[in-house]
Amino acid sequence: MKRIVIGLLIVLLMLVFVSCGGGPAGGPVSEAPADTAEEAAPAEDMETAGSEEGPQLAEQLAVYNWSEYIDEDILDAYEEEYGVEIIYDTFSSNEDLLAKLQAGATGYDVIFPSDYMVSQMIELGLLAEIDAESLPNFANIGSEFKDAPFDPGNAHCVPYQWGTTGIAYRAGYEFFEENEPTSWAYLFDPAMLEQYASDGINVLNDQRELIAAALFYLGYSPNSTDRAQLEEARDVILAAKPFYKTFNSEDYDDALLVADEVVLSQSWSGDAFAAYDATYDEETEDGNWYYTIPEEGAIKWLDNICIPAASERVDTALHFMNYLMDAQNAAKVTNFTFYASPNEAAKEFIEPEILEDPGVYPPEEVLAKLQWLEEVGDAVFDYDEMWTAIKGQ
Ligand code: N2P
Repeated sequence: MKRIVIGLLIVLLMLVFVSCGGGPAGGPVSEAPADTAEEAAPAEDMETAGSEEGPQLAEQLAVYNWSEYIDEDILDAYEEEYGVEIIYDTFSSNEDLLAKLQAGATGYDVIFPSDYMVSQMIELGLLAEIDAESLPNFANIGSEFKDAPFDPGNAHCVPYQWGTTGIAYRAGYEFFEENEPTSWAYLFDPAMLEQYASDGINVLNDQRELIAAALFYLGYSPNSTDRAQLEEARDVILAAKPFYKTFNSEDYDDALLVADEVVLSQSWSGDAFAAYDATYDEETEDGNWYYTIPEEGAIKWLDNICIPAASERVDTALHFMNYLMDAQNAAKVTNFTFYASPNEAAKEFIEPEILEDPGVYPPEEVLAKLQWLEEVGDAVFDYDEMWTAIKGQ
């Protein structure tokens, strides 16, 4: 009898809690993020969100994403449909994002860290726990992208977009017509660099990416934690640095590639495709920018949608996360950014030339040779130190 009474009490308490769940519109949700995530609205509520029966959405949602990483029409459509004002801000590397969160920037509700940074953030307690399966559109994500080692069970994040890191180079540039830049030597070997540096070289302003490229060049693991190898990588980059015009991972596709300010750039796959697309000439049926994945090896990465532990608008963040996983919205993102989508259901809405481009969706045999960046534990301090030396001199 006692048990039944306790059981009834629990059910009653749960009913009260669920009916208050989500917090008042416009006001912060007061429960701890990990708890409120558990109370994520069920499928039906997600679909009727914004209507009278739907969950109460906050008045605003602060979204912090990589630069040039969404079709902003999607943000406008969300605002219009659900009456939530999106405060949108961008970053240009995982470390920038981490530094912002660690500096106590508690205002963000939705962020987009890459694989290795997700594990780093989980360890630092910076991410809210979620129940991804409770989001109806999580079913749209391909099973090979779920339950990744950096976030088992998708307990914190859902996949957003993926791609590779290689070299973009100017089509029609004489030196590259004879010498296709299929090696990281084109970014690090001074004897090579002096052939075209006067026409401009850009590298990503991203410590793990640039150091990984130098580690590949040296024949080491891109996740090396060996101090001597990291110092070697630093020295390779420092020797090449005088040949670099810019360190830019923010707007290099438009500002440097399309603008013909450089002839070679370390590049994320989608940005190279974007530069190709922007310079595409109907007559020649070609664009000005090509992309290669260097033979020594390269990085493949998966960016994710996550909620900072400090967010006070978890239900709205979950609702937005679900919105981004809608098949048509995910396709819209890829059709704009030219990055591959982990969203299986989105495929039928993605432009065929993107789906068929081996630079965006590399064939299995290429993918198999690529590596993920992994969290490097305490060596993160060595990476920071190398990066400071690289940027400082
Ligand atoms: C594009 C950002 C690509 C993200 N501007 C790489 N992880």
